[in-house]
Amino acid sequence: MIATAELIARRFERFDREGFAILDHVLSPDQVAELLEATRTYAMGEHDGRLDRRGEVYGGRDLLWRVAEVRRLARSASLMTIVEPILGPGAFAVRGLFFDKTPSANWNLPWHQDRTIAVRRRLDVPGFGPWTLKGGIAHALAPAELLARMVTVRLHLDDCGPESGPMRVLPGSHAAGQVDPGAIATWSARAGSMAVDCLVPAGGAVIMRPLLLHASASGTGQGHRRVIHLEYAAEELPGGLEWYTADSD
Ligand SMILES: O=C(O)CCC(=O)C(=O)O
Repeated sequence: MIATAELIARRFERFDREGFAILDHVLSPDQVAELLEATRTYAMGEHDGRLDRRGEVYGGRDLLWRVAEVRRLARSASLMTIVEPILGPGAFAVRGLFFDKTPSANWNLPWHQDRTIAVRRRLDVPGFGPWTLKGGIAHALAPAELLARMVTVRLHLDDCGPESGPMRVLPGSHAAGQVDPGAIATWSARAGSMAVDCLVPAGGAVIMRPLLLHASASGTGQGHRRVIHLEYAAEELPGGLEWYTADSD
């Protein structure tokens, strides 16, 4: 029989190697129901963080700052049990996005890495930029060394099957650091044999490094594919930059 400590060590060794892991039971059915309600209210609201394409709202980028239930979830024991063994004690959520893929708000994304962070105010610190304003909040591309010390938890509120337009990942690609567009083409040429579709039941999660190359195909089914995407760090930013935070709690 394998000791629990050894099982945990093996799981994290694999996460380090592959840059992602799928966990089936992170949220209880009651938590899923509560979050479906909270995100329904959020998605109906008029706010600058809305993500829309051709008039169809498909999510939002200010979920963590707007929704108290999501801030509580981000700090909950069930999520910190996942995040702290990876980032160390004192890890905290820095941004939360909501995605809702449906037949009418559908999308596909090419292979990419998540390199954007949100900060309280723009300061021209080496390694950060180009800068953009999204919903009035300063965002910058962050250096790969910082992104390599972050982790993302993507919580699924619906069953995500092959027809749901699941996220696809290239295992191990996070270890390449920042990948320039030419190298992304090389990686994606290998994608056929290597890519893994992240099929996740409602209440499950994908844990991933932001630098892991990922993509997503359009959904072909009829339902929703709702995801709460939480990004965590365990350090303050250099050069006087500050993570953007909600003003309340
Ligand atoms: O949910 C998806 O379809 C993918 C989202 C994504 O690629 C991202 O968050 O960068």
